[in-house]
Amino acid sequence: MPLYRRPNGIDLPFSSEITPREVFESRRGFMRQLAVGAAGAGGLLELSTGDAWAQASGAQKLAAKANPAYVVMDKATPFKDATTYNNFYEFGTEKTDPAENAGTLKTRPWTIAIEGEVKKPLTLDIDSLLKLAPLEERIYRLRCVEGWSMVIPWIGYSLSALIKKVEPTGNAKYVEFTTLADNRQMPGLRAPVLEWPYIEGLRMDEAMHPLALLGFGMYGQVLPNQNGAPVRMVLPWKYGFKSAKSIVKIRFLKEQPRTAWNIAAAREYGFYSNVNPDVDHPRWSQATERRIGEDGFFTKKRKTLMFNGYNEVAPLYAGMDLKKFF
Ligand SMILES: Nc1nc2c(c(=O)[nH]1)N[C@H]1C(S)=C(S)[C@@H](COP(=O)(O)O)O[C@H]1N2
Ligand SMILES: [Mo]
Repeated sequence: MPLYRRPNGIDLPFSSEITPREVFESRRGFMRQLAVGAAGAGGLLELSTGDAWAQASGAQKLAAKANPAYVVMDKATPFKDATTYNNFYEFGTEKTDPAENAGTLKTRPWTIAIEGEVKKPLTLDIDSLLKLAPLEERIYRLRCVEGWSMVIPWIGYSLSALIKKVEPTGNAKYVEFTTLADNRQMPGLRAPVLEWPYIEGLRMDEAMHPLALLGFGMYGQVLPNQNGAPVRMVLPWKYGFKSAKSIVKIRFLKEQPRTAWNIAAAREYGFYSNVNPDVDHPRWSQATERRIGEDGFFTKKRKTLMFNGYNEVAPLYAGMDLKKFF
């Protein structure tokens, strides 16, 4: 799918979505209604890992306990769609590029540095980070700023568990996530679409919110490379681009960090980027969305919900003008 092209020939980051080809194929066979009640917690895990494509992928399994407190009732997006329709610009800007190109990403060994305004800075290898807190399965909606959304059974733990371990100082007001930028592994870095490395950030109270997930897996398996292996953020109340993939550094800061999309187009991508149907993107409406793998071309779009339906985060923004702090 072509990006919106500027007259100077340089792709403008992000465009409102134009209908892609593959995602409309009928995949009824892989769709499952994920039900909490009758199935119970154990059943949930079984259902999400029961995706035929996920099983056929043969990826390394990752055990986790389903957390029924963080489950949306929507149908899970078929694994095939969640792993072939991606944004991961380090591997190219077409939706199919990450699945095709991310095979070169080497996820072991992998170290992640946690530093800045903390009493106990840490440098951890990925397998130690994975064991830092019990892994949970949580089924989250994730909505991209382009106007599409997915429902994915993620595996990880609340970022707050890690934050507590490093003991932030009183100066720590923001958290910055830096992701890998390695020319040898990431062909997309050749294109000057964004300033590399990809950087994202959160205010401290957002980062401490239990919904903010440090993700290591999905669909009962370790993260596929194209979905941000070996470790990424998952922030279901914010537009997808806030959820940085393939993180190598987490830094605690006094000042609000610069972020990749804000640098690329400040008018279009603010620091907060909470899902908000009432604040349009300058180039398109944010009132509705299309659910990947489920809605067809002629299916009515879904109404986008404030905070993507995660109303429990509303107190974080009490008193803020969300049109100004978009
Ligand atoms: N490092 C990095 N992280 C990234 C991106 C990216 O290009 N690079 N794209 C973001 C965007 S725009 C979205 S919508 C989500 C997509 O995650 P998914 O492909 O797992 O659905 O990842 C986000 N994280
Ligand atoms: Mo996105």
